[in-house]
Amino acid sequence: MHGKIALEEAFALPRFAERTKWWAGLFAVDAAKHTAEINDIREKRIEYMDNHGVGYTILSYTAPGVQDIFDPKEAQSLAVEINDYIAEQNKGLEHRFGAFATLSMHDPKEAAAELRRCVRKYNFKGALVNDTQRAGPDGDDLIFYDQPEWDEFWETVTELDVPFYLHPRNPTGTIHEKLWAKRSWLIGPPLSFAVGVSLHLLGMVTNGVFDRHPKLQVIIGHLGEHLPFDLWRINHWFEDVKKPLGLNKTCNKTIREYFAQNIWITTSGHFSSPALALCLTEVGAKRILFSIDYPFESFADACDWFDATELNEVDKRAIGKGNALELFKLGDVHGRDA
Ligand code: GRE
Repeated sequence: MHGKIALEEAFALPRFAERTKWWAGLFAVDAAKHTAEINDIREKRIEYMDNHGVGYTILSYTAPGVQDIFDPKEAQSLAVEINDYIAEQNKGLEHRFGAFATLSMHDPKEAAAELRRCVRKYNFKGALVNDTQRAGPDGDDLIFYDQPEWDEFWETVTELDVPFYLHPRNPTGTIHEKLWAKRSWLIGPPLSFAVGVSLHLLGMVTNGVFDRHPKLQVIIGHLGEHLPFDLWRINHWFEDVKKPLGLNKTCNKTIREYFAQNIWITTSGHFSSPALALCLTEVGAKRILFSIDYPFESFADACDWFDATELNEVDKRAIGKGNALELFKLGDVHGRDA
């Protein structure tokens, strides 16, 4: 399929090349290749896009990112640097690249203001945040955005009418020590990423964020971080047990309604036709968006799979580009009508 749109696609700041290589060493078999790919915007990436039928990419800052910086001032200054950097990089290539704002999530007001700046000044397509924000003197506190003080941030997100991508982050501090240190091969895509993001998103659901902000649109990757498989069970327990016990005070809709009205899932890093078939049944093609997860995953794996997977024409177009064109109100992007 030509003109696919991909939206969980990472870049890094070249000045952090050493750190990027260290991180890549934990997740990539060829760390040097990964480092070169994540630092490149305009060359190798466009070549891959052209060779694999990707017309348009929304770029976002990699992990470990601003959510790992527990000093609020340092986090804010890095977020601004990253946003200014990617806006500059994308200049003249607006038909191929957009960007998600990188945000320091120490302070709802500051995060909202930076998102507004990026959307207004640079036409960024929303924000991508790496799960919880590390905070506190030793970075062991975790800020979740499912608490009432974040309402003013969500108000800004809905007022700007842009989606919010909740992306995983590696476990740190006490959580790392107690849960993952002795099971370290499970950190990342095998398990910890999905655990973190699904906890955070369901925290937003059960704490009433979507009830208070019914227009809010949140995207999660990796075919829904295990949640679509569990929808029946979550629904059963919310409706039949937790609501009679009091969940109905914050949460008025069913989990399926939040998935239909507020939540999107992408195919990033999860190129399985049986898993996609389940998502089509449980979530529906209108809420699924193609993505790769480059350079943690390859264009070839994602695109060859998607192009070959059996889907009716309407659903394939919706997932490959149509849903993204509408959600991000994209105009004349490359390959739109291909
Ligand atoms: C990411 O998207 O940030 C990521 C990692 C490590 C492994 C896979 C992955 O940081 O998608």
